[in-house]
Amino acid sequence: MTETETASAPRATAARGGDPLERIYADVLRRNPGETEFHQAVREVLETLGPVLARRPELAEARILERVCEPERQIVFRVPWTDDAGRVHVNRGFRIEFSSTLGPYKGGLRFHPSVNLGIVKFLGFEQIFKNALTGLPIGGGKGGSDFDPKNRSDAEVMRFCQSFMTELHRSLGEYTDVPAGDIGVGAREIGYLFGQYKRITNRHESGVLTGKGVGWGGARGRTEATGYGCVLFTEEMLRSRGTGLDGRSVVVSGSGNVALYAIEKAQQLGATVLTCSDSDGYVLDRKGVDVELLKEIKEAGRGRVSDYAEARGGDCRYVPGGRIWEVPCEVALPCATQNELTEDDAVGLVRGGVLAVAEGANMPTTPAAVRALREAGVAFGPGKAANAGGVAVSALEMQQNASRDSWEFAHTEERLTGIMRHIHDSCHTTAERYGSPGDYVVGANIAGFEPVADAMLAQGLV
Ligand code: NDP
Ligand code: 2IT
Repeated sequence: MTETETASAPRATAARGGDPLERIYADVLRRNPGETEFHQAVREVLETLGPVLARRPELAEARILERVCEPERQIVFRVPWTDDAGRVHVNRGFRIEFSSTLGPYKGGLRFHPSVNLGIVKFLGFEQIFKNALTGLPIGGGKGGSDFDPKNRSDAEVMRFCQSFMTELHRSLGEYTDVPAGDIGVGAREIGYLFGQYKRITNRHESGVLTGKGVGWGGARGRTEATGYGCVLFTEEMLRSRGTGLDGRSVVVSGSGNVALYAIEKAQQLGATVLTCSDSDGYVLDRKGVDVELLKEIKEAGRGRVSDYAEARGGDCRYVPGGRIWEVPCEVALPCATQNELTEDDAVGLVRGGVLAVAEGANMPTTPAAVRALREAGVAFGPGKAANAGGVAVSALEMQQNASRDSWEFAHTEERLTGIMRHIHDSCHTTAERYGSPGDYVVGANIAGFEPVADAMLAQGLV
């Protein structure tokens, strides 16, 4: 990503006295040096909130934005562990407890070598507004580590998770802070983390983590929720333009939890998904990705998309190191990681006739790419709305645990469908209310911000 595409460059120092939003942004830059992804996420939200502050001066008086940009608590800790050969490793753990305004801190854990404070803070900041959009009582948080689970044995991953939880457990609790998965944290990691929490605390506190195995408190449908929700949101965007996914060509990036179930749901709705990818390359499968085969290779075997292409055979093609967005399509769903879809990619997608782009991943589209898509009139679903299905079903899992019940898949799926429609509609009507019809970025940011701001006003200066 080039410097001009990040949020940290423009007008960073311009703004002491003048525009209050620029002043707030300048303070965020000054107080959080080097945290480029956090700067980017803050800027994207601030850029859309001018009309809210203009209508509601009490928010500026109470310094709601300054407060919302400052995490309530930041926890950074050492995670020592030994590999199978007995060698000692030292990783860094993070948990950013960003906002407990609407409920316990809620958000995933990411294990990836790229994880640093700025990345966890960007994810935690996004999570505040995403969680508010669901309409469910959850605050915002995020955590993780620069640990790389790739090519580690189950025993190594278990020792790492046990060490991580040995430190983090004191900050968690079903009424305090409730992590879940994200990149590199799936069912296996949640199992080890839960086991260690249970052992240390001597409490079977189901609601302290979500994404658990269905046999021990997990919600049926949580695995599918983010990908399914992203596609349901896309379908709603297309419907509001008088069309739908049926018969459409779709490009999905990634091949992890979100991507797999975005592919599955898009195909259930009659689309053909042409691609999937990982950090080594992408697969072009013009007949449509065989999602059962892909799941077998990825979920069961921890394989690569190149293994999929080989197993699939025929004219399925693996493109090592290629740019997935060069594949023309009507719908694009970036489901891998932040800043994976650049301005050049967006211009190419527009040229190829793309109708809709929805972010399954968090902040996968660079600011310049978002601009290019919005200016071209493409329906653009920002992550905090489009990928909120995962955390929404996490909140349902917390409900299920609190009621000591076990719900059917159909129950969760029906609720997820209703929640994604509600998120779509509230983004849509909020954008209209603030004079930007059809702009889901404006709609999501304002509809996510207002309930948090109102509750902060009500709760006093905390
Ligand atoms: P997984 O670990 O299951 O899968 C991640 C996928 O993205 C893999 O295919 C991985 O490829 C690829 N990827 C990760 N990092 C990079 C990178 N730096 N460059 C290229 N490819 C990369 O994670 P999830 O599917 O859970 O998460 C994907 C995205 O969705 C993230 O942005 C996450 O924050 C977001 N998200 C996840 C939710 C959830 O419920 N899981 C909810 C909402 C958003 P490789 O194997 O090569 O690393
Ligand atoms: O980014 C996200 O919303 C997640 N990784 C899911 C968070 C959760 O608590 O389910």
